[in-house]
Amino acid sequence: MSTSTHIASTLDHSRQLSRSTDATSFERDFPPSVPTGPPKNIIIFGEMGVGKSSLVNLIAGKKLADTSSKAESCTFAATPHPVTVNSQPFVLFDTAGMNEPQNLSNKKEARDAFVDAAKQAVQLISKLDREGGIALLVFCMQGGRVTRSMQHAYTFFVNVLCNDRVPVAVIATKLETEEDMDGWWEENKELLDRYGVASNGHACITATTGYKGCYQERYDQSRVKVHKLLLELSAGDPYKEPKENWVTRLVLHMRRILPPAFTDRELQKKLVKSCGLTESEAKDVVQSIRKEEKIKKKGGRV
Ligand SMILES: Nc1nc2c(ncn2[C@@H]2O[C@H](COP(=O)(O)OP(=O)(O)OP(=O)(O)O)[C@@H](O)[C@H]2O)c(=O)[nH]1
Ligand SMILES: [Mg+2]
Repeated sequence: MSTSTHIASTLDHSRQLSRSTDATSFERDFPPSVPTGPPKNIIIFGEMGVGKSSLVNLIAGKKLADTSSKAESCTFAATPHPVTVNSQPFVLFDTAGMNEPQNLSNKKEARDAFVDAAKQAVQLISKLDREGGIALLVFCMQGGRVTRSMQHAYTFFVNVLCNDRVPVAVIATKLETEEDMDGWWEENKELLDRYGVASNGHACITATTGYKGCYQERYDQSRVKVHKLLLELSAGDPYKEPKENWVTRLVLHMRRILPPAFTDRELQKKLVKSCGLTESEAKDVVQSIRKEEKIKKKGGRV
């Protein structure tokens, strides 16, 4: 199923969900349940400073994630945080903020940036591969700020990492001063569409209680909205695929966004030495990359 078809099939229902935010309706829609299997993995991603770590803390109901981390322009570092929502176990992967990659003119810097990014990305993939795949992507964005560089993060996680096969929730933060937080979505949905940001559901929230708790009520409502969204959209089977396919797509993408840094031979060595792939996994990845890049040069599909 294509992303847009997949998205269209659940969109209406998720809109209804995001309207009712009181605790009673939450209990009606999601009565207390018993855990139904291993934790589901949710990846929270978005630009730097949009409120990803604050969102983790809002979901958890306590401070798990550090909200003052520094980020680089192209990094795939992710910190896992186990949480429980309505008795269901989840692991929230709080990713480092991602902005557009810088132009690295220095060859050594370009090579280092490539190796760092590849290492972190392969670590993330290996963990997800071992631990049940990906159930849901959460694209965290700052309400009032729709930018081109947010497309970079969206493309990486939705199209490249998950091959358009994982449901996407959009969560817009920092809306506590809006008269109607949910109104933000109606005002911005066409713009998001133009930027290619498709989703299966959304929530317009605040992830801060504010000075002396002045936004506590809106914070509590936000927590209910986010919990509903997560439970609803993560209900399907998690997405998983052979690790080599995952890594191939990722390295191909990185070769497009970062300056060409390595020959195929060097890349194979780096995938083993720095990224922890086995010799045969690295060989398969490089061969697939070569094949895909040849197809692309001839004007075919990648
Ligand atoms: N007013 C307001 N501030 C928020 C909200 N969410 C987060 N912040 C603040 O925004 C700043 C960045 O929040 P973080 O949660 O660290 O953002 P992040 O996306 O994890 O940042 P990086 O990990 O550096 O990319 C912090 O000062 C938060 O307190 C919100 O909903 N409203
Ligand atoms: Mg953070």
